[in-house]
Amino acid sequence: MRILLVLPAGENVRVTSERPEVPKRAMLRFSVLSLTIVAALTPRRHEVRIVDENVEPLDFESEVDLVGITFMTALAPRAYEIARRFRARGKFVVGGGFHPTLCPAEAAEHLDAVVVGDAEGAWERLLQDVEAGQARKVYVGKACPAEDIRTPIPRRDLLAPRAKQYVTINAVQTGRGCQHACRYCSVTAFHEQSYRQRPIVDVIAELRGVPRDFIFVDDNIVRSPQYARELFQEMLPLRKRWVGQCSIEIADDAELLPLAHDAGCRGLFIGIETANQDNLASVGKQFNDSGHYRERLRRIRRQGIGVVAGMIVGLDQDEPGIFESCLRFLQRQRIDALQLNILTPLPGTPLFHDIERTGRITDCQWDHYDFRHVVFRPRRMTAVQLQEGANWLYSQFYRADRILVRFLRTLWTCGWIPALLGLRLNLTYRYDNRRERIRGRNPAL
Ligand code: B12
Repeated sequence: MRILLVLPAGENVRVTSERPEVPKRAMLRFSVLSLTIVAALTPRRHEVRIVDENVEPLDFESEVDLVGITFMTALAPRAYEIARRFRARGKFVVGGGFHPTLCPAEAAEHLDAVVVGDAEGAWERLLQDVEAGQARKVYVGKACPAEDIRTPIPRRDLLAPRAKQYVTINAVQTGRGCQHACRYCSVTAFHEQSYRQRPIVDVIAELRGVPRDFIFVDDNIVRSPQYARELFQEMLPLRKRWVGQCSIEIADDAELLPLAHDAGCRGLFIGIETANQDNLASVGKQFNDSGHYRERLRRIRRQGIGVVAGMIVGLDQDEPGIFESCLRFLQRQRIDALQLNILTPLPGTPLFHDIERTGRITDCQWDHYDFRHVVFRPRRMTAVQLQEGANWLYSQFYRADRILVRFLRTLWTCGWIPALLGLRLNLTYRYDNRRERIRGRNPAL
């Protein structure tokens, strides 16, 4: 069969034949690991192509037999539109990823088949059934939580022709899922609060084949400290450099933190979320322990690792003064870059049920579930204040003078590589915010 795998893109950043230029913000484009893995699972007798709408137009007239679409919630409307147009031409369309897994009934209305959970196992069965003309509607690929994941080496070669449009196509994953149960997080919902690791030999074998600089996309690279220690030890001779994501708990492990640096870690995205402990408790993330942020963040940065903070605004304790106090907090903690998220009740998460039960969901348009739009009624401010305040905070954090000071500070404390990476990320977010005309105003004034 001729198989086309598609990553849809939101309207603002989508490349089309009428708008063929690719938006500049390469720093936030990478990997498409879901599709390169699905491609690697596909038996070689089939022909596979990947189209990422962030970097090339999707041709609805292309000669294909089966279309596979990966999508998160914010991309569901575009995914359904793509499905509708291919199905109108009699093509078989399959969906997989976070949204179809967490909303399988909805997805099944728009698609010929839905893969729930991991592709490994399910995708191969689906292809056989389609060839035999007896495909089912839903394929469940969930592996037993206790099992290791054996996943193939991703088909990065399929992205290679457009590699320049990505910050890197070398994304690597050592495991899936998370041991924590944060109420807003769809990773926990997707993996039912379990996690599985790949055998370290498999990860090392894969790393031997990727260039020196790469990204770990694990949600928490130190979810198992024992595993992380062994992995980092094995990585020492490879002399790689990487960035990743983890919980702030890495700072509490005096052995693991320097080992991560020696294994090549130069930047970490850390979900700090909020400086308010009651807010942390309301979303089940007490383990962040806001009272100890200061010394933990200092330890990480002094180790030569830059910190990108994930922050959430709109939590239950947040009042209109939160935006200014959050900005001060980020400056005081010397955060190297910020990803600001407006609290978003993603379907399938406990947070969604909490907010829905209290009748506070105000917007059901999935493309607004991109962490940039307010889709619910906050507790201690209005939706307009939350939207304006979040925009204001984002644009203030990425003011040109602040970016410059931040660069010098990162250089001084963390060294050249984190400083350059941080600068690039700061400029990307600034560019992105300006392109989307994000300015806002401080609702506390
Ligand atoms: C890397 C990443 C990004 C990157 C790049 C994404 C990319 N294009 O590759 C960037 C930085 C761009 C990004 C941005 C965003 N992201 Co993001 N991202 C991730 C992250 C950390 C890893 C993705 C990954 O590579 N996973 C590894 C692959 C192998 O896993 P997988 O996607 O689940 O795929 C497997 C199965 O699901 C299945 N499958 C998946 N697709 C398909 C398709 C078919 C046909 C089949 C058969 C099977 C199949 O098979 C795969 C192998 O088993 C995930 C968290 C996570 N754990 O996945 C969040 C995640 C996907 N992101 C999320 C969000 C919300 C966003 C943003 C909207 C907001 C934000 N603040 O981050 C933006 C918006 C981007 C946009 N509009 O396009 C959410 C999505 C939640 C949801 N329910 O919608 C996640 C789950 C994070 C979270 N904690 O909630 N993200």
